[in-house]
Amino acid sequence: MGFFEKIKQGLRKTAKLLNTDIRDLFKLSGQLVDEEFLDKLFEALVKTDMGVAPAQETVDEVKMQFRGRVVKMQDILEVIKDKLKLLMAQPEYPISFAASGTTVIMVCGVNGCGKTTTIAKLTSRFIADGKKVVLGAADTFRAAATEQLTVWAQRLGAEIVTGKTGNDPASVAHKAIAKALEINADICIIDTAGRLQTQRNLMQELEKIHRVLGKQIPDAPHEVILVLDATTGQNGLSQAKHFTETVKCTGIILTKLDGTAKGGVVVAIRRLIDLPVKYVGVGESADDLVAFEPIPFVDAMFAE
Ligand SMILES: Nc1nc2c(ncn2[C@@H]2O[C@H](COP(=O)(O)OP(=O)(O)O)[C@@H](O)[C@H]2O)c(=O)[nH]1
Ligand SMILES: [Mg+2]
Repeated sequence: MGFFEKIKQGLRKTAKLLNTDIRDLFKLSGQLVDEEFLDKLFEALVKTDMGVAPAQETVDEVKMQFRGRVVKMQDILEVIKDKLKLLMAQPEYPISFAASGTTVIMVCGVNGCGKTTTIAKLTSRFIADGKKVVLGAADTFRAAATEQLTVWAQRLGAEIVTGKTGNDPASVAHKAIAKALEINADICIIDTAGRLQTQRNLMQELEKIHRVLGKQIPDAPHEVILVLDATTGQNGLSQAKHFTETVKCTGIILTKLDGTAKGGVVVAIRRLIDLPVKYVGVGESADDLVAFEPIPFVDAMFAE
């Protein structure tokens, strides 16, 4: 499947909602852009979870250009899409690799947001690019977490370093880096247990892992990825904001876009959190990860 097809597939629920709601607003002969129309357009946009202010700004743009005129749907859609592309804009932000030696990526987020699956997806990419990958199973909270990552490692052909349930996650992270250095790995990805930003001790644990990584390799971790679940929509965002303030995150991966009509949440993320969205997850298998780029993303949101 091509890059655009993949995002389109991932955003089909969002696109279905938008296309149904917006199309329903239009008469075939064209639509008068009056207050009633603008209100309904606002409602349709808000449903995608982009947030009230961005939805209002988008509607204002439509109002400014078309108020009092009878217009075709396509003209309005173009204005909306252009506005959303601007609202989502960010510098191009691929994973930043170490200048030389092993690149260390730490992955964090709340329970069940898709951390481990996302690590599998990243690993699959890196291995396809010919890189040697070591995984550190520093989610020692549940035995099942280590098993899950071990299964992925075997399937994808990555090395894995594990600990026992209850072991200090920082020591597992430490061993993973040692292994990566020993075998000259290109990438070492550290999985962590899910936690809330209100769980002070667990947040400190994350800082400790962060510190341990930096002691072994200067500049490590090179990336601290915050994984966010798109199906929780805007709700999770203020939480995420606190998270990024405690552990210095470098980017976001937004998962489970395929499971929600709230694809507009990227706009809310970009507005609320000063971090780039690096990838989006669009399914449960290893190749269901797409680089985030505003232009194809918005085009896919409105694709038929
Ligand atoms: N549909 C869908 N499911 C996902 C995606 N990412 C993760 N999941 C599922 O979400 C559930 C929790 O994922 P997991 O990686 O174990 O979350 P963790 O607790 O953060 O490590 C699993 O059933 C995954 O298959 C995604 O992009 N799309
Ligand atoms: Mg996990």
